Amino acid sequence: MTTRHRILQTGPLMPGLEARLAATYELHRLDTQPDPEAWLAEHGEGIVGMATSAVHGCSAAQIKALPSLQVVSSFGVGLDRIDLDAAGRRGIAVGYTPDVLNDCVADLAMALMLDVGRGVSAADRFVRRGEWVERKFPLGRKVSGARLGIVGLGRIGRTIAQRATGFDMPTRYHSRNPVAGVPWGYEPMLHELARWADFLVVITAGGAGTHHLIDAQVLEALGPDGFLINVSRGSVIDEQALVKALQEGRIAGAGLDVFDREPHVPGELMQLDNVVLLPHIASGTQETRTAMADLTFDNLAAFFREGRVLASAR
Ligand code: NAP
Ligand code: 8YV
Repeated sequence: MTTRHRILQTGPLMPGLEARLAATYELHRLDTQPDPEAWLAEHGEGIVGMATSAVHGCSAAQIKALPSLQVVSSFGVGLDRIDLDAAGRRGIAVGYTPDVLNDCVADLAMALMLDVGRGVSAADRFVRRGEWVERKFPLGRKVSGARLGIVGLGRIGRTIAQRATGFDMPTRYHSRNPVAGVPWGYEPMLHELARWADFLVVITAGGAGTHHLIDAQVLEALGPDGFLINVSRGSVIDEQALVKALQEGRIAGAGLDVFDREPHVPGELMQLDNVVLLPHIASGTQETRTAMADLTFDNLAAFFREGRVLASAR
């Protein structure tokens, strides 16, 4: 009888992915253990793979508690909760799910621009409250032709820029390095991009390098006619500065898919009609989540078959 690879699952995954993992490997679930740390200390030896997600990540402490770990496969593209340095020091392979979610995250960024610009969610609330019979809904902001500033022209940022061409939106971007071979102008100074833009869409990586990149000064530069869209990570925005800017009318509105302390959303944001709040759903379609699940499985399978993951994060 062949022994099956021992895999640790750190949190809930899509049911189909969990079933495939359980059918293929000796699967152990960490998050349902009454004392996960004690479980790791007792059973960590011999676990060779980890199936995790962008939300649950993989910490240095977990890597330390798993002396036989060879591969981590994460459902998601964000790496801010995976300790890549700790994995690198041990030569552990890290797989993730880039590209397969570009379309849906870009679609949702467009949806947020249209919603917050035209007041779609606010108008829906207005109709449901019965206010249409009493007065007219306030005029919105034209999105077609508006200036789009993208913070982070990576895989998803480029997909958003392509979508925006269909809306005739002049587009510029900021990142640490200019991207070769793209038609959109590079702006090395973030606050200059914010000053220029009507819609500032944030789609950088999360983590320490981008912590509070969008601060009070950037919001000030965006100005009272500018809208902020965040589909990256909550940590990239100084949320308190954002709340203040919105309350004082120093920016026009915001569309947010991600927050600093998910799933907790600041109560002040809930009070504001010019803010669209979403529960981190940018990749959340059947098609994209299935593709992410398949790649999470295939990364592990490829590692055990040929010693390397299909999509490597390091
Ligand atoms: P990517 O291809 O690696 O692009 C990341 C971009 O961020 C690059 O253009 C990078 O350019 C830029 N960047 C990194 N650090 C920066 C900094 N300090 N200042 C300015 N720009 C910086 O990643 P992706 O696949 O497009 O995904 C981007 C992020 O979106 C993910 O990391 C994840 O957190 C988030 N995401 C969210 C959802 C959701 O459900 N809301 C779904 C998928 C992804 P430089 O290196 O040149 O600076
Ligand atoms: C995930 C995400 O759906 O890929 C990412 O980085 O944020 C989302 O696509 C979510 O994190 C679940 O892991």
